[in-house]
Formats: sequence, structure tokens, C-alpha cells
Amino acid sequence: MTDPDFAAPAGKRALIVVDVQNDFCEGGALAVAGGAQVARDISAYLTGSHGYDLVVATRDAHIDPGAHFSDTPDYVDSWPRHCVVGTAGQELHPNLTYRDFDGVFDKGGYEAAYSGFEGENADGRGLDEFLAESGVTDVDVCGIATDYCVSATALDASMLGYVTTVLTDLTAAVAPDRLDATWEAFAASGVALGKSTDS
Ligand code: VGL
Repeated sequence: MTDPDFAAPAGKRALIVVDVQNDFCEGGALAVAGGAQVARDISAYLTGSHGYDLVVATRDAHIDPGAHFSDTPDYVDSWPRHCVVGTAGQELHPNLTYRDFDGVFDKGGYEAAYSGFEGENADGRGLDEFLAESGVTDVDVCGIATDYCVSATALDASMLGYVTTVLTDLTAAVAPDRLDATWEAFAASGVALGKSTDS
């Protein structure tokens, strides 16, 4: 029988808001259908009281990411120029009115970087270091794009030992018709699917 006195203490919960940037929303250089609505929905979800101990954001922040940019992109491994540091496209989308982030983690200066765990905050700290030091054990992940940066971030979170849930209604996909592969990768890695309305 489990002695409740010896139960592991509940850790903290964080929400990771992935790449809700102008270039990934309608009108942007690499527009993902539904991106602007996702920005609005994430803001609504976080307005007033929410259950997270921490909320962090990630951003693509490219300077010269090599073959990640192409004039003839394949939209799998190469992309039109997007989220270039110093451009409006790199900024968080105005529909994302929630800005009370505990950290913003920028990634991809000189290489492709799909996972938010490749990013650093203004203090030069990585996302894993920051979350772990904050006592976070559980993360929810939302944002853009479901099948690229949200997926890579969630898979890394799970691999790093965080109990990980993707809030699917707060995501938008580059290739919605190929999402089955994303769901399969999540299932194989222990990433749960949830909805913002679940709790
Ligand atoms: C992303 C394609 C290229 C994303 C970033 O944020 O999902 N997708 N770079």
C-alpha cells in the first residue's frame, strides 16, 4: 500500500507558447492557416486566472540559418525567409495580447531550430534549465506549427522527462493533411493530447 506521506510532491505546471509570430500567421512570410485565430484563442485562454505556475514563449529568431532558408523551399526542410531578427515578421502576433511571460526563448540564429528547447532567454538560459530550476514537472504546449515547432518542442519536453500535453485546439498546422504522423510520434513518445477546455 502506498503511504500518502511518501507520495512525490506535485511539481509545477508550465505552459509553453510556441512561435506565435507574425510570419507564421496570415499575411506573414510563412503563413499557417489559422495562426491568427490561435493567437487570439491562446490570449483568451490565459486571460484572467489560469492554472499555470509559469507561462513561457518561444520565438524563431533567424539571422543566417543556412539551408533552412531557400528561394525554392520544399516546405519540409527548407522554407522562405521568415522570422528574421529585426523584422516585423519576427515579432509576436498582435492577437497574442497576453504578454506576461516568465521568459521568452529565442532559437535558430544560425541554424534551423524547431524545438523551443534549443532557445535561450535574455539571460542566456536554456528552456530546460529554466523550467527545471523553477520546479516545473508538467508542461502543456500550444502554438504554431503543430507539425513542426510545437511537435519538436513537445517531443523534447517528453524526452527530458516533463509530463507533456499538447493542447491541440490551440495549435495550427503547416500540413493538416499530414498530422497523423505527428499524432503517431506523440503516442510513441508519451506526449498526451489535450484541449484547452479540458480543465
Ligand atoms: C516552423 C517551419 C519553419 C514552426 C519554423 O515554427 O513550426 N515551421 N520554421
